[in-house]
Amino acid sequence: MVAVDDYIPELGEGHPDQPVPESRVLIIMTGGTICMRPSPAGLVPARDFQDQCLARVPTFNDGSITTMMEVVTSGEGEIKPHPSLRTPMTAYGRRVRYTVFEFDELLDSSSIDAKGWAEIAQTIQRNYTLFDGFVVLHGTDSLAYTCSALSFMLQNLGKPVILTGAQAPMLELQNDATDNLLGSLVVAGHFMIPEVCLYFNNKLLRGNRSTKVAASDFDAFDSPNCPPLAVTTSMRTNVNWEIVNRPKSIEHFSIQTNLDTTHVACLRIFPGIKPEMVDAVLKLDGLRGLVLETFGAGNAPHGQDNAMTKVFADAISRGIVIVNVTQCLTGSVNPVYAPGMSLSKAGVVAGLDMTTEGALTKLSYLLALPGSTPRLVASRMSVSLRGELTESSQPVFRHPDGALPERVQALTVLGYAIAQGDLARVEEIIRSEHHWLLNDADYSGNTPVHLAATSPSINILEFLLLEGGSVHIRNRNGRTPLFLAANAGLSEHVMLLRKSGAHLHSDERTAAQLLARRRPGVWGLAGIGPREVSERELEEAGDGYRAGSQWTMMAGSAP
Ligand code: ASN
Repeated sequence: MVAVDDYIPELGEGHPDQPVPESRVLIIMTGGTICMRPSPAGLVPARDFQDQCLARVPTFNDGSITTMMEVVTSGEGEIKPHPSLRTPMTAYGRRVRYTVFEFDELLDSSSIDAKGWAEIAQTIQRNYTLFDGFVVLHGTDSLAYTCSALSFMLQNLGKPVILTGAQAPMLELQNDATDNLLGSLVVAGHFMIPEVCLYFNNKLLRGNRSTKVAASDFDAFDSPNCPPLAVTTSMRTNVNWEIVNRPKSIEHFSIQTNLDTTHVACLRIFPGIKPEMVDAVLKLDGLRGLVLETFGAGNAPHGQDNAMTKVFADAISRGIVIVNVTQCLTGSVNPVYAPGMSLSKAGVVAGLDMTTEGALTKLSYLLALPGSTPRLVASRMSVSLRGELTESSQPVFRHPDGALPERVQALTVLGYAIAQGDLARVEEIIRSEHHWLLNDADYSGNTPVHLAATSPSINILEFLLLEGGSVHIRNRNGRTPLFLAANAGLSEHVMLLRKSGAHLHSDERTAAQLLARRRPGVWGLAGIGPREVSERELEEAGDGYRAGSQWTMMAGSAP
């Protein structure tokens, strides 16, 4: 086996014998400077971005015949064909086909709120199975907030969602819009990074770690407490796979749209701040959560006779969750000094190294979850849900060189263990620090999940999925693990994959439909054919994937 360096294995450089499949990306336009044009009132968002800004640019349009892409445009499932464009061949031997879906109202991002975030999340959910990745075009002013909010709202995300914008409009002669959009398209169309990310100035940042650091520089964003997930150079985009977050549960992609942004606030401590001021904020009608921006490692004045500490303690006893984040750009809240210690004794939660944007949107998300209580919210604020904070900073020792041979060797051994159904060996290899192996691939582009999709042991498949293996990667033939499992007639494997959010890629459907004529049962479970088993039925079956035969019967015939 040969380890494919650091890009989506199935999207690798073209195999001499096979055409490389195109990837499909949906660009969601919400507004922002990237699409703006001058008006008497100043710069305002303008419509028709695809035609006006992309169609005439050779890097965004290879001049091939325009085909239509279906986009689900409403909650009622209304589908509208949109003309698509295709990029020229990328450095990875692949073309990205995309279309731009514009929101009815295009906004300057200073006006976007939780309603806009919900609209983005819903658009992604409605089109989730139709595209390989998503690019969201957005103004830069509140971009870090939207990234953070979406990272929590999109649950069990299995595909890349890349947000970007620009400091200068696309139609401006000297702009950053072209590079930011092209870079985002390449990432969304090539790399299976199942996170909400922000791409700007050649860097891919984890969305919920990012913050806007410059009002007009092209280098406008940073994620000071988290290294970039990827960096684009003149040669290629280098992904830091070791830090990429992956969903680790057997669940479908879902969204949580109603964030409680109306009952949270943010307050920056300053020298001389009075306990009465803080008390006034904490007594705002209906307030449920407060993000407190403190000095240094999490310190705030305790006030005359501890008056300030008492104000915090009283609010917490009334059920308000108070989260402590630092005003510093880097570092973590850590109760080492007496003032910080007294805050934590009063019940203020340490937000560790979260950004204010991350803490505020996470608080709004947790407060809106069904069955949330202040105690539950407080305890989850210090735990990483989507990589938004560093839980512990224990040093990790590793050998500095020899990464590649070790990697190739480990992937080969893993492949054998999967084929032999040796769960114990698979667990041993993955757990001994080889998480990056999960989405690596052999010479035919098969990832460990592809191999496990036809392994004699379903427990291996389950284990790899729970460790964060992606169900969406396609091998060099363009096949997903779900296709391989169905083609092998393995109903249990098919159901487990589907419960994990797997679906057939649109390019696989025609072949699947043909194959389904001979084996309608198992293909029905995979979502193809006369008796297509829906996600809801699978959900209702609970752990029914263990009872493969029952489902096979329901789907019409034996595999
Ligand atoms: N005001 C603009 C916005 O956030 C700024 C930008 O996009 N550069 O929509």
